[in-house]
Amino acid sequence: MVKSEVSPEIFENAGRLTQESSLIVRGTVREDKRAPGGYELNLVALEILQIAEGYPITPKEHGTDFLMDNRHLWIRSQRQHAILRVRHEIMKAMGDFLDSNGFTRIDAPILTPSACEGTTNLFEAKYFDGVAYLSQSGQLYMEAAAMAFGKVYCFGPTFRAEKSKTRRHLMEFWMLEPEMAFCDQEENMKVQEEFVSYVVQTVLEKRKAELAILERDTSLLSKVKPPFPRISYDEALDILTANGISIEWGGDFGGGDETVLANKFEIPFFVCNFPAACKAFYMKSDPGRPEVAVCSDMLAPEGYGEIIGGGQRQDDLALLEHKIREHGLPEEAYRWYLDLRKYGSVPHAGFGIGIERTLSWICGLEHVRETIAFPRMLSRMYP
Ligand code: NSS
Repeated sequence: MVKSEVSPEIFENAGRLTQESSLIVRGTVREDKRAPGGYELNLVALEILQIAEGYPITPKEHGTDFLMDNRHLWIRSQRQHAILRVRHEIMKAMGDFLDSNGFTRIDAPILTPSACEGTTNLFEAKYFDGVAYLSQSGQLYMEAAAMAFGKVYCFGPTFRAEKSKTRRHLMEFWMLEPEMAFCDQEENMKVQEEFVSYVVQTVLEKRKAELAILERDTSLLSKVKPPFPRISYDEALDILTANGISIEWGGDFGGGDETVLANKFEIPFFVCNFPAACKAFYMKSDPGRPEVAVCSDMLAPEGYGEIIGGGQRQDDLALLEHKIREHGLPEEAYRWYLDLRKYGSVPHAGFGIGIERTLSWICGLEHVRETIAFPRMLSRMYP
């Protein structure tokens, strides 16, 4: 502000302003290439609404815990703005892709009577005289919807009480879950690679400024185009063995294992055909090799790891009933789900993509805690 260009009153008031004080200004906006935002404002009035005192976040370095305690204020900073704007863009691109490819959005309930992804990480809530579980995934409901509408998806928060304190885990995360009738695993993977490529290319095109603020090297992102490499679970085990990690056939990968695999690739890739034993009850098993599930995880490169889990669903009533019993699940709660195999069962497949992990990779972040405005983590529920 130049003193000679404004009234003495405005000049004096402006001098009282501190960081995060609130004000209303009036004036004329004019373009000025030298200004940081490309515009300057010729002030004619300045009204102070509130003077902020002792704003805790200052230009000096703060520790992560301090910033997380002040998350409600931290989201005002330029870097957090950039991340949350890319988040918005990702969610919009995902919806646009599906909407223009014949999918109908049919959302799933959050309070549910039964588990989708195993019973060990369920959040339980009191439901009048009974209990409800917070949804781990909308998939089972989307299977019902796919039998009614063909191609559907749901998008919402999902919950997992995972005692994991890693850079990849949140207790509450957002998942988008497409489900397709008359679809096999091959087609399912094709949709996934088209979908992820569209999302990444859209962000590169529309959110250049934000990615620049985040100092994201976008050279690898621009290579994210189909087809994505595919390796089998067995091949993944070989890669891990060659890197000094031994996992017995049948075991799932941990975060560290995924990092090792994901460091070998420049674009996302599929790990296919996991052992049925380490996957959920609803997976179709390979008819020629029943110990293997017809499924895949998509892992993001640059060490990021799993962003998508998906596969073909068990469409045979007897085999599905057997799996429900084998997993020790209460059959009564899945009666409606079994109906889907009784009344016009068809091959179907789908997947779930975690928004926070995808955003973490696209923005090049170290931890998922910055990918959501108010993260819920193992040791944090505030603010
Ligand atoms: O458990 S998944 O691998 N798969 C499902 O839930 C299927 N029912 C989805 C489907 O086929 N409709 O989770 C899917 C994705 C996974 O790849 C991650 O990106 C994300 O959900 N995910 C998480 N993100 C953050 N924090 C946690 N704890 C988490 N768990 C899964």
